[in-house]
Amino acid sequence: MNRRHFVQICVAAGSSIAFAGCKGTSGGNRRPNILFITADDMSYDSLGCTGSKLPGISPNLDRLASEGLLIEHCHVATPVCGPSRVAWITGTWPQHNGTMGHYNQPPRWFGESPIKTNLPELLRAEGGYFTGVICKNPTPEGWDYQANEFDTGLGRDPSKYEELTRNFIEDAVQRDRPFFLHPNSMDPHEYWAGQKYETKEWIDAMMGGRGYETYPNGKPYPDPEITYTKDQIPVPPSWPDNDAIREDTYTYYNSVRRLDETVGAILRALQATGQAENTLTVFVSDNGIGREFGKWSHYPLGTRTPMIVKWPGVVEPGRRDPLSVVSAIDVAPTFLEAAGVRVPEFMDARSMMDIIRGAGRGEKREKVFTCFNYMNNYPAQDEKYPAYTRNLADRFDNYRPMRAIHSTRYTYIWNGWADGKNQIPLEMSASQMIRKILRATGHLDRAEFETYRAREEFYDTANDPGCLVNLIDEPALAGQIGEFRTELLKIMERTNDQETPNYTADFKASQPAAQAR
Ligand SMILES: [Ca+2]
Repeated sequence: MNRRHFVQICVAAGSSIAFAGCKGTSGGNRRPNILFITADDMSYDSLGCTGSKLPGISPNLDRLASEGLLIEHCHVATPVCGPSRVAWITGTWPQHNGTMGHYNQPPRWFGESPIKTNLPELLRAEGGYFTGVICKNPTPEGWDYQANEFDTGLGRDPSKYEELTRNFIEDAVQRDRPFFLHPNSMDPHEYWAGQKYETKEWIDAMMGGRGYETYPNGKPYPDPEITYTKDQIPVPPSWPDNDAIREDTYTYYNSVRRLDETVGAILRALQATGQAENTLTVFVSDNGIGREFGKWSHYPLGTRTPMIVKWPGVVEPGRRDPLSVVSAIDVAPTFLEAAGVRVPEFMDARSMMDIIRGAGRGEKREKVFTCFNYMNNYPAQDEKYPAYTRNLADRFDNYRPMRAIHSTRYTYIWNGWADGKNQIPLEMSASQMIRKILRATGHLDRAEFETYRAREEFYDTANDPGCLVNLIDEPALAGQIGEFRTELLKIMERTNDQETPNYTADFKASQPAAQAR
């Protein structure tokens, strides 16, 4: 996109904005610019700074972490793209904002969303920020500038991110306004770099019939600077380490590497504009790797993400926080507080400013909530189920209510749909690739568990990061489990969660007989 075209888009989009009293980025009492960068389908431990030993996997994100703060225990609201992103752009849980999956959202039975504004809208209208989004846009409202996947080589071309970021920031500086820019890489979402399914036919389909310029590799985006072999890669502890698993997943790491290059390109553009010293930069992923026990599930492989925060002069460089437990949705009130904009009461999220400043202020956070509702609420099914019923999961296999509570040590999961007969549907998997490999390599119990799960699960994730041993019936942990159950019930009641009656019934049944009477 050339410069003139870019400016025209910005002027057109910004012309109707009522805007006054902005101090801009020059002069005293400056408000920070905000750069909120995200990955797509990346699990927590894929980076060097979060424990990966894969050579050269993430030099740019490792540097960002060394210049800022890494919060080790952050979980996304829900382990699937769309609702995870709507949750952080509104600072609300899915059962509150109504976006609980893909296709028809909110579902017909939910009615209209009660959430009428969002983070960019608030920053723009009340903070005077110049707002922009690049790819994977979670909301149509609130932006002065939007670029999409076709402007960015299907979200996979670092040089496009660099150019768009630089142009956007220069535009904000010319307008003398602080900026909020939300660049979203589509790496490492499938298909991965070098994966056998990454064909010209797939790329043409993704481009929607548009013509496109190609790199020497024949694709609208470059190959990563480093690629890996199946023998080099780490295998997450949720899966057995065998040749079939390695063959299926090694190209994921090529795409993680290119994500890192995209982050490096965005940060290079920020540096080139001279705005780096007054910019709060945050990086998270929207959910874990797109394979069973990752995306679509509440194990650390599915919901845990790195939360990296750099803010020169405010965040002490190179700090790690292994104790605080936060949600990715907490970015919304944090950004508003940094911008001096009042945090609206509807937000479920909590500002992380006390954690970021690291002064030991504020109350300790020990647990965080995650949930799953729908995969695809297709129009036909939305029509067919106009009212919520407590047995909705039995009637529609893309409705799979799950709720979880995580601490630094444990994960508790409630699978409201799991009754020994209902299954995880095809859509909540990568063509059931891992399930097939488990069956083909003799891990039949694990394949069965992946298919049916259990009504309740409890894991010592500090000692069993793959969540292989369900401790829900462990007598020595009964007290701990009781605390997690109570915490979950409280959050569900507070947020008018539609699954509260179902969970309450299970909760009562779990109480010792003397108390239940
Ligand atoms: Ca995603």
